[in-house]
Amino acid sequence: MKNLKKTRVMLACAVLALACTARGVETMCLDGLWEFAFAEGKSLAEAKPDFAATDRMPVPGCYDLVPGYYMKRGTGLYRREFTLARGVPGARVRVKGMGLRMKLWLDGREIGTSKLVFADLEFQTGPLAVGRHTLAAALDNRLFNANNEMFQPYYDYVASGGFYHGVELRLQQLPVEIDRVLVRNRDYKTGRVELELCVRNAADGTSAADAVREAQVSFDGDAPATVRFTNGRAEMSVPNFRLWSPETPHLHFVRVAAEGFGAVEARFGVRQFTCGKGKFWLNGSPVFLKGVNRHDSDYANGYATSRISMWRDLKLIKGLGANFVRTSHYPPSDEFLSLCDEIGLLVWQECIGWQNNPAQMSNPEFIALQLEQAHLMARSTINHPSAVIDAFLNEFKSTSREGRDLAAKMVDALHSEDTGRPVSYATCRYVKELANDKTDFIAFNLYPSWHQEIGTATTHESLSSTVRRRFREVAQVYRDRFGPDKPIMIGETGCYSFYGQHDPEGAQWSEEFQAEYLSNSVDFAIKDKDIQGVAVWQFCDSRSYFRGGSDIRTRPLGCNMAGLFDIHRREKLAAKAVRKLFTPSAK
Ligand code: ADA
Repeated sequence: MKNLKKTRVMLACAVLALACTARGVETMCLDGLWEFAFAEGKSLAEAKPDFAATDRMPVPGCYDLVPGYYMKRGTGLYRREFTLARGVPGARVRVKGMGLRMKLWLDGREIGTSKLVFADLEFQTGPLAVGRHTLAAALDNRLFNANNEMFQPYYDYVASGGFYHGVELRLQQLPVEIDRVLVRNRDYKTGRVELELCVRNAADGTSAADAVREAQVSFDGDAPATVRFTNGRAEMSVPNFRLWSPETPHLHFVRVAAEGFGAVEARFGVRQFTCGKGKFWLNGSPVFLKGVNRHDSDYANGYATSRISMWRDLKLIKGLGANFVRTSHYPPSDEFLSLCDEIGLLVWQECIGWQNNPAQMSNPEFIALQLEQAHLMARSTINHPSAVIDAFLNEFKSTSREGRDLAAKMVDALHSEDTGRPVSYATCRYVKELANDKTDFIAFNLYPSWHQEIGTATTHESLSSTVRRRFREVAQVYRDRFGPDKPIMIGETGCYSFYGQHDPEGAQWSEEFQAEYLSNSVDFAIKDKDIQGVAVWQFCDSRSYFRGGSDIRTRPLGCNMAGLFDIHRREKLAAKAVRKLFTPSAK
């Protein structure tokens, strides 16, 4: 247990690539065109760093969306060189999201493997000499049923191989150095925060938190003050602080410098998001969460979404009158959260999952990977004020003992990172639910007259009454079960439509039907006495399973067509309907 705790702290500190730019730690961007070869059908285990390159491949990027490799399954082999102007006592290779399984080599020596799809990962290199070095990687995108895999073939989102948001090298200059500073909110009324210094031994990346006893701390470029740290932590108030909220996304900067240990900077926000009395509270005021689920993908680049494509999506989401986005169904990138900090959106982030079953949730490796991802996600996003909710395992079998047990572990793991964020998961199990005892709020996914109560959408009246009746019934189940204190929200609702397809009486799959459907479900959510938030399924049409998966008939062209915008972000009628309901005066 002690070793697991030590490795976990090391790893957790390791992946904190976040909004900390370190004057001490220097970063070298390794994005660009890498040597490449594709071993069709081959696994990670068969990969070697000295492969014969037959092509080049951009990083970041998803290789299975590139002609010649489109939708092929196997292992992509990558290699590139870099040159160091001077030797360093230690470094880490940072991978900002990858799929689906990865192995890394530096100068022919294996430095790490991972199955943590989408996670922000770092791998120790040890001391590096001046001169040329070679980094090689293998990325396996094969799909197969195995209970110890994080990405399952039936997930309703496309499986893709590649580096999603880039690779960088973090060069440590000093034998013991401050790598990052985490800023935890302690009191939004007084702007009180706690700083945690992530201090590291260069040689092996282990934590040396208590090495720094005193440091110069300055906020927003003000004159520094001398602060004493205990075990790498110290509490203080941010001078002239301004609260962060979607309406006023004020951000602050802190710089920490310690003689002989380097210096770091971080961007953060002062805010508090809590649950209680049946409501969500932001900075002491009740807040209704109105937003969308968003897959971090686009048609051409898959999960290798660019800053501009993310910003465009966020503008479209804000343009709906939304204050909230759920990162369905995997951890968001650091870049995405930074943009949400800037634009002002509350973010529900979650660990990867989708309708996971007891066989997976009782598999020791699956459990360990989920817990590791939970710690990484929670800790690596502490400095992002937009990230207000930590969640996990969308629609897992929460009526099972295995589900209840894993959920309890995940809730504890996410709480243990002391982020101050409420924790829960999106359920679709209602009455027989077993796993919501420890969560801070309830979120249920419901699709009346679409996934359930088939045949009740025949008239406008029957659709409206069925949708409203079912939502009320399910909300009541949870209110009766968990009492008045736990807020209840709708984690997903929606239906499918084809962009540009219309029908005067709203035939299913027409834009009119989808707009009518969401007008009913979102209007219900806004008017209901218990419901404290709604996340529409989904922001835009997205790539889903390809020639396979659990329901090939309802995924035309391999896409999930429930978007308010189509896959090219063209607006559907449903977006107009939702915008009308999300306008500020609505609730
Ligand atoms: C589920 C699931 C979503 C998507 C949706 C749908 O509730 O959580 O990921 O699959 O249904 O489109 O049916």
